[in-house]
Amino acid sequence: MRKDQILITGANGQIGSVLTQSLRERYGNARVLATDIRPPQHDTGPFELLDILDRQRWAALIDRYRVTQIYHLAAILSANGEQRPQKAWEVNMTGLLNALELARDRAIDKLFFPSSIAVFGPEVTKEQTPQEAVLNPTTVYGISKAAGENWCYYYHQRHGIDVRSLRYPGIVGYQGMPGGGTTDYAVDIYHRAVQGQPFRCFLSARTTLPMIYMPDAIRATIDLMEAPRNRIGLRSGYNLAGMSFNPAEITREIQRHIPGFTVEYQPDFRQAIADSWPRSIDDRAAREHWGWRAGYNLGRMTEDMIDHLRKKYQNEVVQQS
Ligand code: NAD
Ligand code: AKB
Repeated sequence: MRKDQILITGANGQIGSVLTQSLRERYGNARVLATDIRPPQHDTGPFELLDILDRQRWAALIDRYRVTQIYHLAAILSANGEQRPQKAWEVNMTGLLNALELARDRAIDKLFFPSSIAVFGPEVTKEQTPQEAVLNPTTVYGISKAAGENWCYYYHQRHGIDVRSLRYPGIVGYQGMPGGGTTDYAVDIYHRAVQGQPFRCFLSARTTLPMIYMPDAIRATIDLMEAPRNRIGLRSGYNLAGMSFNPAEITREIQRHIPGFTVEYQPDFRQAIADSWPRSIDDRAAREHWGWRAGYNLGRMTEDMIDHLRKKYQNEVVQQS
């Protein structure tokens, strides 16, 4: 049997930086090649610059590092995608097609494709949105993820590619800043609160969205990728749920730790995107097929976020003095 050798695209992003670290702890530094279009801020293992639109270079890296698995994270997210729709389509779609073609040509053992709650549009049942709900996304990002899921299914059916995918909710984590999505406020708000500053929220107070804490998102990703092949009953994207909350609820939770914290609401174009997405997700298929269970709720996540961010900002003050 070949030894696992992993290549991650978009490894410097919000998820990629944490996933790279977790996979390195699990498989060993040398077995996880991080790639991104921009250089990393810290060097923690093998890294190569890679634009996912450059299929030749990608193929050369697969050959040079004898890659057996790809976690294809690089993409342009929902809010940024609406600013540059053509670019988002090109990066998200051509990038994925390159990954699928290379997985076939280079006999890659497993490919991970992150989908999103953005595949859903205004026509679905908003509470406990089912796995098989109609996909009528309103953003270029959502359209690219819905089409991407279909391409994954196609390459699995037609070419036997072992492609696995999750429809992530908004991901909250203290390690890095999010990269231009509609759920980004739920990370930014903690940074402001811990720094003792007020927060201006680009969504209205009652906009409830599905979210998940980073450790749960990472565990779900690795569990899915390590599950036996016969447990993967879906080759599009698995619904994945962590928790659901709105800006008013996260504010109240933060105020339990930081009583003077205040939020002002100034919804912008991202409000319409958020309004088109589900409020909560039915993830029964993930639970039944490969044993998914979320570990964090809003209270536990808030405690952990504030604890880590306090340490981070205290360290920065110490380093500056
Ligand atoms: P991010 O924006 O933080 O990171 C994306 C990374 O991709 C960046 O480091 C960027 O430099 C890189 N990149 C952009 N264009 C590239 C290109 N042409 N070639 C190579 N690299 C390129 O995104 P993230 O939050 O880490 O998301 C990772 C994946 O998970 C994405 O596919 C995203 O759609 C999906 N996802 C994220 C969330 C979330 O809340 N973070 C939710 C649902 C789905
Ligand atoms: C975004 O808001 O674009 C992402 C996502 C939910 O896909 N966080």
